[in-house]
Amino acid sequence: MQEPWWKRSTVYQIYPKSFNDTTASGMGDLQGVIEKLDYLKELGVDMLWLTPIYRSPQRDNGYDISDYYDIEPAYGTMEDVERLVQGLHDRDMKLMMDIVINHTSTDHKWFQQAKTSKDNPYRDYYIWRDSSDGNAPNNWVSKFGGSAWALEEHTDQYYLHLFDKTQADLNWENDEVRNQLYEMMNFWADKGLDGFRLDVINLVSKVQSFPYDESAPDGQFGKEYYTDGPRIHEFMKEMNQNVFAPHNLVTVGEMSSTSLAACQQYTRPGANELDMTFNFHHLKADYEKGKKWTDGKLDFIKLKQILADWQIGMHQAGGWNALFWCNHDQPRIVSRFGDDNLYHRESAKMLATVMHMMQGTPYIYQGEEIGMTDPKFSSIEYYNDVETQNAYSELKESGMDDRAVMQIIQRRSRDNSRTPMQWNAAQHAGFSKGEPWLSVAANYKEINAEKALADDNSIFYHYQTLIRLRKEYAIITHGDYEPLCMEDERIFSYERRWNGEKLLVIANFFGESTEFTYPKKEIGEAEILLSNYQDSAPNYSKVQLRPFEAIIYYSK
Ligand code: TEU
Repeated sequence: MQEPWWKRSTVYQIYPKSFNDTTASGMGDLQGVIEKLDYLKELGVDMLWLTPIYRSPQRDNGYDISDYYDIEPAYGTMEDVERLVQGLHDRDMKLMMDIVINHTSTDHKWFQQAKTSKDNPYRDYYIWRDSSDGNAPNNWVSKFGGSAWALEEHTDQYYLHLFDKTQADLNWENDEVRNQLYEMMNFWADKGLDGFRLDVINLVSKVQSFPYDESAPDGQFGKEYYTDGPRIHEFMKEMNQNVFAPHNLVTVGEMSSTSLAACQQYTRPGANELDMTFNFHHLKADYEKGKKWTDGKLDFIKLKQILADWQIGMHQAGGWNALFWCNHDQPRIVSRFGDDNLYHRESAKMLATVMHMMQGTPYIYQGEEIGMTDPKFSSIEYYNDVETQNAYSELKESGMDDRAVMQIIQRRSRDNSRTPMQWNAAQHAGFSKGEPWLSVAANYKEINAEKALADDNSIFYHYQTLIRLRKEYAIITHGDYEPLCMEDERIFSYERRWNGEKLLVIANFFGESTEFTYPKKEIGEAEILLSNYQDSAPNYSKVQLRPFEAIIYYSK
């Protein structure tokens, strides 16, 4: 069988609202993306993933869609989308659109109809339940805090919302809902796009008895009754048959709190469900007791173990991982696991190296390629995100003082990755001629794309090389994964083998020097494919690693 093109590709995620504003509205737009296609081509990425650009009240920045068939006016028009597709295809690049079908905005006409009466034809598009003794139907909680149920007073019933109360969950048990969604996705596929990123797609099938959750150690009551739910694989196969296969689309499912077994099942050969999956387990290695809104410390050994389990498990099943450190919901990786100060450049490159030499399809989030950092805003007023605002209120209500609360917000807020893209040292980092919807990080004069392009040794060119290596060395796509030095408190190392070839990655994950000893009896001579220091040692038997030093060795 011919290898699918996306196995050697790298995807670049664009959060249009913060990418490039051509109208001085303070919000980025589609024309802004079109203007930067040559920049992205230079980086070498194969496909763009655009977060939602559909009509939306923007309560959750477009993940609350009010019309699937229309473009949010601030972003542009349908013609702009068509021009974007054309501009990409002209450059031999591709487009993946984000699609949010677990829920719609409560402004969507389906919900507007549904809420009017119990016998409205759209009522059954959503999930309605009676109260239980005057309270919500059960104790399930929203991922954004509080109950997952909201009372619709007029009809005196509750509707389910796993996210914000303006994001009502669709009822996937209703065939008509699924058919409407497939029809809509086909409308988009017909525009010539190449793939879909499916938002929280593993949450669409719920246990229909909606039971009370007796125990959830992480406080996420209800989770086990809707995560990778009873009919999920059936739904994925159906969607594949109705939408993906006929258009030959590439798909990545965003999987909330999933399991390795479930992801093997979604992506293994012959499953005919999804091509690859995002999971977030490695990005919880710095949570305290599994909780996000804490000031937890990175458990480095655990991080290595999780990544190894997924590398090995997906390889064995013939499944496929989406590889990533960053997205629009996560803090900036260089601030999180690297050093955004003294070793900014070295640590950003180290993190990129460790991720990009794994098996899977890497995703780069806008600004990651220049090492953008968390903005560390001093006060809650600078933060816009609905989840952040809710968390702030909850933490304050718990009695924590403002300083401690802000420390957590600064580390965890989703706005960390949503500050405007830093293009140059001009006003608002060249993002907009108007007042940006979210403030630019203060360091834009030092960290910006213009500077990166002018510097041969920049983080940008390191990413460019990693993308190119994936195309040149089949072992990166096909090799197996053997973790090394798993007990080591500082070193992240692994080996890939394929077809008589060997790739060895050695990385010092921290800011103090350390010594690496190759644990096997083999001759330690190999070609260095890439390093983040000029003069790394060619013999890997024993290596003195400088702060955040990362080296890729290749031999055959
Ligand atoms: O996110 C799903 C999700 O569960 C998280 O990553 C979420 O942001 C995190 O758990 C909060 O702590 C997706 C989108 O990526 C996100 O932007 C949306 O807000 C969410 O779905 C709802 O559509």
